[in-house]
Amino acid sequence: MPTTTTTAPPQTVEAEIVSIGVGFLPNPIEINVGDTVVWTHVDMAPNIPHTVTSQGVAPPDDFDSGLIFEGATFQVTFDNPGTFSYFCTVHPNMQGQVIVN
Ligand SMILES: [Cu+2]
Repeated sequence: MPTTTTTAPPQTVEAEIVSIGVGFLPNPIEINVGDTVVWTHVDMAPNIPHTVTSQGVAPPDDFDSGLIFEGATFQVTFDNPGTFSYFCTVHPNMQGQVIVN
């Protein structure tokens, strides 16, 4: 008999880059290995750029969006389990975590 494994198909999870005050939502983001997180810049102040930049994350799991402006998106597929912290390099008080199960 062949071995049967049940694996959930990869999901795409939406997240928002809200503002300097609110930061990222949801936070933390909890996903499964293989899922992709898509962050969208929804700041009401469209000229304020933000970044989604990993912090204290070793390669190959590190990531950096560069500057993101109004309506732009940035996505990361998480291939390894763990808790990955990230922040905005423009506004270091904006911090978040992705928990990959
Ligand atoms: Cu920012």
